[in-house]
Amino acid sequence: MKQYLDLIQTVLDTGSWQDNRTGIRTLSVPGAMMRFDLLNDGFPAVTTKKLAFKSVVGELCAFLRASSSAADFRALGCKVWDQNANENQQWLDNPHRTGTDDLGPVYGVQWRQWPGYKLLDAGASARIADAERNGYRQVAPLEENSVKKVLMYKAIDQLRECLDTIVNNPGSRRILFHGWNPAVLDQVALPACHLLYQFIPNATTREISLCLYVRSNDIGLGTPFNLAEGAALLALVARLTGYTPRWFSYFIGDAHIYENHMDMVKEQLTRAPFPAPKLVISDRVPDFAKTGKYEPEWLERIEPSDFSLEGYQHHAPITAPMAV
Ligand code: DHF
Ligand code: TMP
Repeated sequence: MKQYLDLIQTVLDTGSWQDNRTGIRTLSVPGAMMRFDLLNDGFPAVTTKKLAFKSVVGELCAFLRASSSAADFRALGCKVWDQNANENQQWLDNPHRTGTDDLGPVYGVQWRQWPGYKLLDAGASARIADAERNGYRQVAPLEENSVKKVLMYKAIDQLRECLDTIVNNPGSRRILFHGWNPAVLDQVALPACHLLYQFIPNATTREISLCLYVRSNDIGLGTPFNLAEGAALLALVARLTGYTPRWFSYFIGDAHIYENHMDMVKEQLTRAPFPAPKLVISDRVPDFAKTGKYEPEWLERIEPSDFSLEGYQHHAPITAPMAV
């Protein structure tokens, strides 16, 4: 994971100090990128401190189940959402917050249940029928400027649709899902940080790559999690669609180090990285390449214990407070 250390060094060398909502300043760089060859270089786990891998895969499983409560994340072995759910005063004061542990419609809700609406002319029966074939249901008749309309709704499973397209139309350059829903920004504990996931399969080589865009990334705490999570998600998608994970390209908008994380990141620069471990997904998760049977329902069925790291060598744990 030399690239992680290079990123830290770039921010230390070229960053500028910025104020932000948390009150803890950051040293920041606008725009950064890392690219990993998952086939030849192994799994991108940070080795210059201990990665809380159980927590990472717990978070991923909670996303896949469209969880909106920090309690669901905890039940899967991931405590990292507790503070955002219960300690941020702005969120505590938000009328959309339903109670303890509520996070609102965060990540997984958008990944699996993006609220899709169509407002169609009531007389446009062919369009209404087409929308119904695509899973939309009429929820209400409306009148707009004395034109009768119907409001239609569907919870869009963006991730499932990505898998369907990987299997049925791998040449598509439109295989992506988005976590940034402008209509719910006022209803969530934290607007999505990792927000655009694009899968690029190659039907000839049977390799699949992922491009991930992260709008704001806490290099001390968030980045190691987000790297491991993206690579684990790609490995799962690859297993279920019959591909081999290849490139993982990771783009950051605002790349920053919090002032109170400086000791943690500088200590890591004194440590030599170990060789990358290997990610293993348990045999109970069907390999499409072997079974020839497409079973996307495993997206919800997957458990944190289905993921493990083989040969993970790391330096001593270091941690630092999260800016809430
Ligand atoms: N806010 C901020 N300011 N930075 C974040 O990275 C962040 N990440 C969130 C929610 N809000 C955030 C979700 N992801 C940790 C890691 C990831 C994460 C939140 C927190 C964290 O504290 N990691 C510690 C302990 C991990 C553990 O033991 O489970 C670490 O040392 O990696
Ligand atoms: P912001 O919404 O003001 O950008 O604050 C979010 C902070 O959390 C920011 O420091 C980025 C960090 N973060 C990550 O780096 N990765 C994550 O997965 C999450 C949820 C947050």
